[in-house]
Amino acid sequence: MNLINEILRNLLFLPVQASQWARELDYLHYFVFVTAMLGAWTTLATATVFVFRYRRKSDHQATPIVDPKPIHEVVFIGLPLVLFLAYFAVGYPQYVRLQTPPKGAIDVYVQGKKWMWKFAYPGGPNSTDVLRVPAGRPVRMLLTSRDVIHSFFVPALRFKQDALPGRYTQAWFNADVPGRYPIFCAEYCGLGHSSMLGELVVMPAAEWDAWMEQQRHATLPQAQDGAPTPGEDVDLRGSLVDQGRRIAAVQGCFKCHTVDGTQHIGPTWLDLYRRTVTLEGGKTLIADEAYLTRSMMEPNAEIVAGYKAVMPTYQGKLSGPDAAAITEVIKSLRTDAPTAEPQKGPIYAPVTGK
Ligand code: HEC
Ligand SMILES: [Cu+2]
Repeated sequence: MNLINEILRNLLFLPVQASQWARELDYLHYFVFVTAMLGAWTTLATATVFVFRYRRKSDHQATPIVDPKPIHEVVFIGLPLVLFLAYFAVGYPQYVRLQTPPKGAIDVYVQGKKWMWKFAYPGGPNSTDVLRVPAGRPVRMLLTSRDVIHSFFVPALRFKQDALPGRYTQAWFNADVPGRYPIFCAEYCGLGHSSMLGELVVMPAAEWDAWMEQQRHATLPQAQDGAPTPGEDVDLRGSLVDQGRRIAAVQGCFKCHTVDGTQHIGPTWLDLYRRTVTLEGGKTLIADEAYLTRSMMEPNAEIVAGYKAVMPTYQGKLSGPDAAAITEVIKSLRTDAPTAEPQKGPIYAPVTGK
């Protein structure tokens, strides 16, 4: 299997496979490729034979009429059908798996911007163009864009996901071979598109843990710089949750939202993450990252049942990382999480009286 894999991978000029997902996707790729090639060559060979065998031998000869037997019809229609359904039977579960991040995955916020990639770990460091992940652990990417559509592409992981402005998309991977792999943008985004390069550094898990620990200590002290002042240029360093609290306070979210479970002008943020939300009209959905971000960018697209559509849009006011940071605040507000950070009074208190 390994030898066949290496032969076909080289034959197709595919990069190394740095995850189990990449290997499995390649197997499907080979299967489609080999069967398609067999079909193509068989057709070509048959056509070549027929050209000689059934060529017109005299001026008056007419093309013979062929009356296919039912069994031929069944085989010619049935065989490709079975083959195509087999592609689907292999590919669909793969797709579902790609779309379902496992519990406990490490979250990384990814922001595409002409022409660079920015990464942020909740409670950890930020970085530009270089993303470090531990080998053998699932990592969930939450992607967005600051300007136009970009696409986050790591060929070694066979991982490609669009990053859209004003919205979050997600996908996950589990890289299992330590190494350095190129990151590309796979959606033409302007002049610098081809230089929108990054690097994925897959580190042995223990090394990554040590690195992360060191980064936390290096960045956290800068986050504790007291109460925010409106218009403050919020620093990108420090814990995302701390940042998010400051941004939410500056943007006035707490005029309408509480974090202690009481309903105000808007619904409380306590236990909002992954809550089943009932919308005006009876539709329900789960409050995931994508929904929370949409609620900030297009608040009137989905109105929570029992509330008025008074929330202003924050499109253009909140950048991708700002929205991500606030999302992390909401995610941290859980009554059932014993590890939730202690609430910090002054910043949380809703500002009463507009
Ligand atoms: C003027 C009051 C007001 C302000 C200011 C406001 N909101 Fe809202 N928000 C609401 C109301 C009312 C709703 C419920 C109706 C709706 O869905 O639009 C809501 C809904 C939400 C929801 C969905 C809640 C749920 O239970 O599904 C989120 C998330 C949210 N707001 C985030 C924010 C953030 C983040 C800010 C600040 C950047 C903010 N809001 C500022 C009034 C406000
Ligand atoms: Cu791009």
